[in-house]
Amino acid sequence: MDVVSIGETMVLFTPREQGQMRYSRSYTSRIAGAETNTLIGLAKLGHRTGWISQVGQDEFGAQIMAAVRGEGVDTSQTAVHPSAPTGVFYKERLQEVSVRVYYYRQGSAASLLVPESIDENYIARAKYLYLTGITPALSPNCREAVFHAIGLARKHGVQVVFDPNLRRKLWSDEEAREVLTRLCGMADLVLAGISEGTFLFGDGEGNEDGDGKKSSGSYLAERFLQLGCKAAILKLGAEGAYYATGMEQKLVPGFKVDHVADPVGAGDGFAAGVLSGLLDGLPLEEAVRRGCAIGAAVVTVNGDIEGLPDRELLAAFMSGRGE
Ligand code: CKP
Ligand code: MG
Repeated sequence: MDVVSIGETMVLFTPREQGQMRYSRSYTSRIAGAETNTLIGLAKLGHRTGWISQVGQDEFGAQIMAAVRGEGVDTSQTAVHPSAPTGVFYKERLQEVSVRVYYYRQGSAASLLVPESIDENYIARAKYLYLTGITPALSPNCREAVFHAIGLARKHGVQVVFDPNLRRKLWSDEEAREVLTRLCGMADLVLAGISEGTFLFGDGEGNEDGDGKKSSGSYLAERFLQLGCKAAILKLGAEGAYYATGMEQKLVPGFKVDHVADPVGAGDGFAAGVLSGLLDGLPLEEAVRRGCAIGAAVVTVNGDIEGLPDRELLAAFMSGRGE
């Protein structure tokens, strides 16, 4: 396997029309989950990926398994729980870019994952373990599973890539700050949004030197490096991303898109791009550029995975022919 990940995937319902969801009468349904979004993005680019999870023994679980498997992700480590349900969530679109999310995932099959759910050999054979801050927020046992997996990755020399993916609806700010800070310090590479960095470290008073996001990007990247990770990438939205290692730091400009159909899933596409670049042996700067391209491509299409490109579409998008 090139990349394995642990996390929950749910069925996502989106009202057909914009506005307050209480007036919605019809919905479309898709599957979505940060970790499978990234694994599917990688699979579409030809990388070998595997998903460690649990779904319920229900129709939604079957829908998710068929979809994830159908996209080419290995599901041999995804169990079907006999009694706990598959989680679902709703995405209310108030306006084009204003989105509210409602989860129905408490006690879900995935939230019952435990350290024993993880096969040591499966982690040991991977090149990268990709984790996000959503899984440790699901339950105390999921948190233990995440720390256990990092221990296994370290034992076997598997690189750990971590996206804090802060979800304030899932846990308290105090708990989130404490656990996410620890996890960032244990990762080899951290991929974070500016708002997540600011949540963890503040915005570095006085660093707004007229260069806006770039200066907070460099301040925050530095703070992540101080935690102990080897490289940090701060996602700046349409402006691109800022990366820093102990040796170099740079702003990589973003890709312009004509319209944003759905902002959710951009970060997961970004992670797929960076990981894919690293797997292809690109220098970090080029891997970050690929991340920016996929993040931008994702927001032009409704749904989290529908805009993830294959190699051909990615090349067209990056050369400007895809817009
Ligand atoms: O940070 P992103 O907008 O890229 O993540 C979106 C995903 O896993 C979405 O698919 C949803 O299922 C989730 O994050 C979540 O649990 O919030
Ligand atoms: Mg995110």
